[in-house]
Amino acid sequence: MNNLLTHFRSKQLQVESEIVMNTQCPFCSVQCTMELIEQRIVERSKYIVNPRPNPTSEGRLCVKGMNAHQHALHSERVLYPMLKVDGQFVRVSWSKALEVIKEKFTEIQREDGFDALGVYGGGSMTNEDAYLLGKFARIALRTRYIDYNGRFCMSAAASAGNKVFGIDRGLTNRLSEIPLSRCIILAGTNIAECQPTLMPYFNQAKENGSFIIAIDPRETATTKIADLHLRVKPGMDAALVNGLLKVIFDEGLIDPKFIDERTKGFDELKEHIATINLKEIAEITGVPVRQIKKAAITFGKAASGMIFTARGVEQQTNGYLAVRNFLNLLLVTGKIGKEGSGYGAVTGQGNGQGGREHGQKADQLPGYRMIDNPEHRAYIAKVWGINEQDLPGKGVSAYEMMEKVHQQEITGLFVMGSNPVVSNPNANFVEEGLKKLKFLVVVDMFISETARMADLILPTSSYLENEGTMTNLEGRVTLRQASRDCPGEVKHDWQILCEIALLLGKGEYFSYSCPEDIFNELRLASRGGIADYYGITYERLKKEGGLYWPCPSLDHPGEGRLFEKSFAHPDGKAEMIPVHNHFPEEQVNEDFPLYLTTGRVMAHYLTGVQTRRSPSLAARDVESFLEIHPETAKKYKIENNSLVKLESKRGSIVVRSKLTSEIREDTVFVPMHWGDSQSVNKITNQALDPTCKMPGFKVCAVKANPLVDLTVT
Ligand SMILES: Nc1nc2c(c(=O)[nH]1)N[C@H]1C(S)=C(S)[C@@H](COP(=O)(O)OP(=O)(O)OC[C@H]3O[C@@H](n4cnc5c(=O)[nH]c(N)nc54)[C@H](O)[C@@H]3O)O[C@H]1N2
Ligand SMILES: Nc1nc2c(c(=O)[nH]1)N[C@H]1C(S)=C(S)[C@@H](COP(=O)(O)OP(=O)(O)OC[C@H]3O[C@@H](n4cnc5c(=O)[nH]c(N)nc54)[C@H](O)[C@@H]3O)O[C@H]1N2
Ligand code: SF4
Ligand SMILES: [Mo]
Repeated sequence: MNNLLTHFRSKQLQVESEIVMNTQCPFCSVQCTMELIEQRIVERSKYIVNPRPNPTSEGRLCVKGMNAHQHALHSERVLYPMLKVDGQFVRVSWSKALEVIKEKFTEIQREDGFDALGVYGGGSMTNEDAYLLGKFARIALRTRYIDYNGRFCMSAAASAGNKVFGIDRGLTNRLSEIPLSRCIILAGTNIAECQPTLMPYFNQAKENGSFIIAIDPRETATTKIADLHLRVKPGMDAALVNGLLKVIFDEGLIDPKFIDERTKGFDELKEHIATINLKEIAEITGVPVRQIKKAAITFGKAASGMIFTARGVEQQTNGYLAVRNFLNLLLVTGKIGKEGSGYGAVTGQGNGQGGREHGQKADQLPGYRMIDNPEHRAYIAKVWGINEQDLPGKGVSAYEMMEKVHQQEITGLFVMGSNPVVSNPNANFVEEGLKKLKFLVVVDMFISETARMADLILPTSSYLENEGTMTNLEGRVTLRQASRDCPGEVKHDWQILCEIALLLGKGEYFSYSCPEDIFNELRLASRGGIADYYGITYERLKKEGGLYWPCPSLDHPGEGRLFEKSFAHPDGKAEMIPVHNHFPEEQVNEDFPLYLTTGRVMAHYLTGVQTRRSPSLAARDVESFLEIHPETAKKYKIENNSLVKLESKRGSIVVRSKLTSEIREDTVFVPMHWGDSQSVNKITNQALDPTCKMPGFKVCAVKANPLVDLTVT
């Protein structure tokens, strides 16, 4: 015992220095906070991660947060600008890199016009960086073509929220109200794997007697907590909600007073629901009538209720309308704007909320202002100190930008914070397009699959180095302070944008000395807009912790629960519309007999560029996989744990089979976290939702065959 103690002491004594970094997880929208301790022990660093309490995740961390530092400290971090010379990347100085950018950008602008340069952003960036990227595209590059990866993420829920409520803020209520809700619908959301630290809110609700309904074609760690699991056919949510509405109307479970005082569009909706046939709904959605009835009656009768949707419902070619139908359900039952009643679009990326508010989107200016609205244009032009006529017009969505790249309408692309060759649908097409570019610049921490194709890679800072604000899924703005200096010659995204702007002769519009300067301009730019950050300052964030938007003045506390008295439209009313049954754009047939749906696993994040470089996370899932029902596997002679060729009209991938009866027999599932031959987007369908331009990532038609056919003939 004594010996052991001495040994332990001497080990402890070896700690030469200790640095404590207070930071925030770079991954999902919960933005859990943590303390990262670096201990120096004889020329070696040891890292310890401790959760730090905050009102959102209450001091919880998931496995990704515990290991996030592993990628930030990884030896593969890009530390210097890298220029491609004769097919090989060579290290160059910043001045050389900037000189090349100036030369190429000016050449493209001269030969092909200002709109020939495209900008492609991301929702992992801070509010300051995202805001500046929008301003950079419009002022420094004078292009209309900017969009970002959030198009693939939040665009359906955002467009529905804006149209129905007049505002799009992920959660309309505080998370702390979840345990108080009597009935909760979790539609196409896998919170247990994607926002794991929120699960205790739902577990608590269950303990309090709440009835939980999950809607998902697969059984997941989330559906397992549900009292009722509706195993919907992929892409059939809108129709399923029509079934739920039918029962609600038939059983008289609507809230006439709420409908009358707070909503419009009821008569049209009622007329439409009268035409719905429940048996037909059961047939097309694959959900038995008895389950539809049980779900609708329980939700309709509950004293309070919440609906959460995520990408399962939204990443569809009718994602906008599918969300609208869920909101119809919430509105006819009067379950919003009260304690324990409301809606949540479960936001995805770390700054998926803030990243969609301040001008990275093709049609948008800061504060959720619209680029084709003359008043909004005039306001932002004034804040930016430019003539309104010099502000470009509306561009196109992310995938449509890739089509323009293909058509060589866009000949130069600037990518910051995304890995589009892995995350776009129909990725082979995207990759082919990028090869045609005259100049591709990628700003990243790593040589991602997209960066690999670049002419120039600019090294950027990680969450440990860059300071800035992030807006979490609740609409709570938080400040993440920098914990360490940039390694090598790495610069922050905002610094890179300012330096390029200066070189292009637009320096006067980009003279900031720190992120706080940018935030103070963002506050002004968002002032009076829907997403009003004016009352939020770094000082308040440091003192008060997070603050909800809208926060229009310095003494405003920020709004936790929205819509208590009125909605954000000028008439104060929420809008309902009839939503027709929708079928996925691509249907199964003899050649491609299975539905493919795609999504996530706990240990990896998006295209995996970061998490595949974290040894502890990579070890949990070393490769992609195909979830397939044993009966289906038998039919196609696929054995468990064997390599499978999965093919659609657009291409093929190879993944290892995982037989499980937790998935529908007509559906297979592949996660999205791997590139190259395992990149599921090589086979997904590029069809877009006509309103929000969200791709239908969650359904396409495929065939599955063993890679090696072992049958003896
Ligand atoms: N571990 C981890 N966490 C993450 C991320 C990550 O990559 N990894 N990414 C973050 C980001 S950016 C996002 S957007 C979120 C995504 O969070 P989620 O949307 O919750 O995640 P997904 O796995 O894409 O899809 C959710 C569920 O939808 C189901 N689904 C598929 N098709 C349908 C359908 O037609 N209807 C219904 N009702 N359900 C369907 C899938 O089976 C899946 O269980 O997660 C965030 N958190
Ligand atoms: N099949 C299928 N496809 C999907 C989805 C799906 O469910 N199914 N989901 C879609 C969704 S919801 C999303 S959000 C997209 C995400 O798609 P992507 O944006 O391609 O995903 P990431 O892997 O986050 O790529 C971010 C890249 O930026 C880098 N990066 C991280 N932080 C920063 C930063 O602060 N600055 C800079 N400059 N770079 C940074 C990372 O190293 C990484 O290379 O994928 C979409 N694609
Ligand atoms: S990935 Fe999300 S839930 Fe996990 S620690 Fe990070 S922010 Fe929290
Ligand atoms: Mo996302």
